[in-house]
Amino acid sequence: AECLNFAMVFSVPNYACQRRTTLENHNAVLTDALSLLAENAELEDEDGRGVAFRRAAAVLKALPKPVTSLTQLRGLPCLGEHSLRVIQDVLETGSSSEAESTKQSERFKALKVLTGIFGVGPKTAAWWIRHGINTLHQLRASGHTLNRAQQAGLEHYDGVNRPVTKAEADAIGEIVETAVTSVLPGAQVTLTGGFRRGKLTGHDVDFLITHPEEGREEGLMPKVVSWLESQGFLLYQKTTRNSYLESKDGPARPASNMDRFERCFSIFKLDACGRQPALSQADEEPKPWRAVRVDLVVSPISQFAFALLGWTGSKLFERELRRWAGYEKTMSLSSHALYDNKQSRYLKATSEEEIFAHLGLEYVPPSERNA
Ligand code: 8DG
Ligand code: MN
Ligand code: MN
Repeated sequence: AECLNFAMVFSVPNYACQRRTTLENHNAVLTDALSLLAENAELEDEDGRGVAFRRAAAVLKALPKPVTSLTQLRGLPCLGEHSLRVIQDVLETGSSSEAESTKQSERFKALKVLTGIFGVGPKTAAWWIRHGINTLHQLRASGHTLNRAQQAGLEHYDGVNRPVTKAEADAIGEIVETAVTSVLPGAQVTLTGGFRRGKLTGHDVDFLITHPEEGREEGLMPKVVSWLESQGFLLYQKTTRNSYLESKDGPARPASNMDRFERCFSIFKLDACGRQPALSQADEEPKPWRAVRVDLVVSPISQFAFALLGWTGSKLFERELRRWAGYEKTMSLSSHALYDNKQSRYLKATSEEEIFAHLGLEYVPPSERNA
C-alpha cells in the first residue's frame, strides 16, 4: 500500500443500504450536530429537511476516519449546501453555532419536552406552544384534555424518557417470551429494532412474534396482551389489529410507512430486580419498578423475513432500502412483501439475505445497518 502524506479523500456509495454502518463512529461531533438539526427539523414538522440532515449524517457515519478538511468530502453523496456549511463550521471552530443555538432555543426545548410525552407528536406540541404551554407543569395546569396514550405518557414521563439498557431489554424479552409461549406454544419471539443492531441502549424495546405454521399466529396479540395484563406487566397498551388483507391500496404500497400488522404499542412495568432504582425527586420514595416503552408486532411466517427487515431499522436504513427498491429496481418494498413492478409479481423470501439478493444488494447484517 502507498503511504500518502496528504489527507485521504473518501468515497461512499449513494444509498445507505449499500454501505456498512457500524456503531463505531469516527465523526461523532459532526454527526451529533447534523442529527440535532435533523431532530429540530422533525420537531418543526419539516420532514424533508430532516431527511436531508439524516442522510448527510449517515454519510459521515460511514467514513473510516475522522474528517479533517472539507476537501476530503468532495464528490460524496447527500451533502447539501446547508450540511456542508455545518460541517465547515465544526471543522473550523470545533462546534456548530447553528446546532448550539438551536439546542439553547426555548422553542426547541419546549418541542422536545412536550413530544417526550408518549402519544404527543410535533403538531400537538406546536399547538400547545401556540397556546402558551411550554412545560409539563404548564400542561398539567392548563386542564387541556389528553387522550389515553398522552395521559399514560405524562404519568410515566421519567421512565419513558430514560434510556433502556440491554439488560432491561433482555428482562422484558423473557417476560414477552413467557407470555407468548403460554398462550401459543411453538410461537417465536425475535428482538428487533436498535437492540438487534447491537445498540447498548434504546428508547424502547421492539419484538416481532410469529408461528412456524401459517395462520396459527392469527388473533395472537389480544391473548398475549391479556396474559401480560393479568400478570400486572402493563401500564398502558393499545392494540391495533391486522388490516393487511382488507386494505385496498395493494399490499406492497401501504398508505404510509405504517404497516398493517397486528401490533401493540405499550408501556411495561419492569421490576427493579436488584438494580438501584433511580430517584426522580430526592424526597420521593424510590419506585421498585420502572416504565419501559415496548412495541410488539405479530407477523405470519410467510411475511416474517420482510417484517424482520422492516422492524430492525435503522429508520434511515429502511427509508434508503425502499428508495433503492423504487428508484433503482422498480420494485416496491414494504414490511409485508417485495413487489417487482416490471415483472408484475411478488418476489418471495424466507430470509433477509434473500431480500437483499432480490434487490441486487450485498447482504448487510443488522450490526451494520446503523445508518
Ligand atoms: P431506538 O428504539 O433504540 O431509539 O431505535 P430503533 O429501535 O431503531 O427505533 P424504533 O423507533 O424503535 O424503530 C424500530 C424500527 O421499527 C425502525 O426500523 C422503524 C420501524 N417502525 C416503527 N414503526 C413502524 C411501522 O409502523 N411500520 C414499520 N414497517 N416499521 C416501523 O417504528
Ligand atoms: Mn426501538
Ligand atoms: Mn419501536
